Amino acid sequence: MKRAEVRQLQAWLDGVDRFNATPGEGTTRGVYTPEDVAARDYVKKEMEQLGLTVSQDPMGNLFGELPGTDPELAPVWTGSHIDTVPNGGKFDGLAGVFAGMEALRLIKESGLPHRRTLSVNVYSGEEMSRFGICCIGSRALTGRLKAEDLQERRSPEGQSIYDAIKDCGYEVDSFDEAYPHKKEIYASLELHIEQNSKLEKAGLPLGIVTGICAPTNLSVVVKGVQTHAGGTSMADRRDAFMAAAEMAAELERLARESKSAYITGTVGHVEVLPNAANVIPGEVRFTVDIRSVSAEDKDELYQALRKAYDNIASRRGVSVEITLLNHDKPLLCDEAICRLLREKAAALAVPCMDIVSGPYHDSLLLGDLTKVGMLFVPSRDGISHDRNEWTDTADIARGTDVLAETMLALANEL
Ligand code: HGY
Ligand code: MN
Ligand code: MN
Repeated sequence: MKRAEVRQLQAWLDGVDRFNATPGEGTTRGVYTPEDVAARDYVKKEMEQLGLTVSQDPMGNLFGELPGTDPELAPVWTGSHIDTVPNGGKFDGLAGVFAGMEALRLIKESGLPHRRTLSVNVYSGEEMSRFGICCIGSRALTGRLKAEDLQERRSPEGQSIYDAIKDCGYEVDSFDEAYPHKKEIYASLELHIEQNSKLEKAGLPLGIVTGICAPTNLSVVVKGVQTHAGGTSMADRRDAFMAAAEMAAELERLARESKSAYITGTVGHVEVLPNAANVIPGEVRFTVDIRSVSAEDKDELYQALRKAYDNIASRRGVSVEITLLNHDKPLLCDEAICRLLREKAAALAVPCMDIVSGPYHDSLLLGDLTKVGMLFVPSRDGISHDRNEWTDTADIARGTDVLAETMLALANEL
């Protein structure tokens, strides 16, 4: 089989980056926004150009299939996402979609037989930025996303997922018959940028992911008493912001002191009301994002946090309301697939190391449906979710070579 072409990968990366709501200020492509629909249409056309059989499901997930010689066998999937965080980078998710397309192009052009159908997929809404819940396309495939979630989960502008999909003209009313995905899948692979600097520090071009951390996401509302910044003594305040600040610091303390090797705690979004310099805030809304590769460590931190927040609130005379948005379980990647990936990397003289993924991915959810493997390519300075996110296309190409060889091997396993 030939080697992946940097030129082709670069053309796709540049082609899709035209669909961006914040050109010059990073990439912003929220799920089901006009930029996301245009980018999906672009990818669909490029898949058709490759001669893939392209289909789309009610959530807008795309499937670009290369039929196998035994089409009744369960297929091998690869793919990732095309939506981004606000002002994010142009490689998060995209690297995996285009690596998958290039891998199928190489296999098709090689003429080498593959019994199982191969499919490169685009999963809708991997980022949680728009609707507060991550991986909605792959989550629907697993049956964990329910029809009522489409009505209940709303964007900051108040639009429901259902209405956002409807506005795209996708068949969202066929949700109940489409999900969960009924057919067996033999294996799922995903190439992704590392979004950390371990590979770069080790001077390696490839990571074999052994485990994927899962997120627990909370929305927290603290209510105190809004009043005058000058007229209220320090003793008489019920300051919602200071209570929230102590809660944020407590999340950091618990995460830092956790025994778990892979645990993180982040407050990424804060609203202070009324947000005026001379008014003691009466209400603060903030998000909590906890990750770990150990379900019990994550649970322990979550329970400790709830207790701590109740104590802080009662000591400070404010109320606190915690809403659990999602509480996903971490996933260990399939050991046989990891072995096969290491073997193919060695055969291609691509040095690699095992690595745990701090970020979640669609693969975390697809682990409900099939055995999963992931490949990481280096992120410069470990930066991601930022306009300075950068991965060398040559590294994506080498990862694509390993992906293609591994998919071909899986496609001929019985
Ligand atoms: O937040 C994450 O882990 C992923 O990059 N969406
Ligand atoms: Mn991301
Ligand atoms: Mn991603």
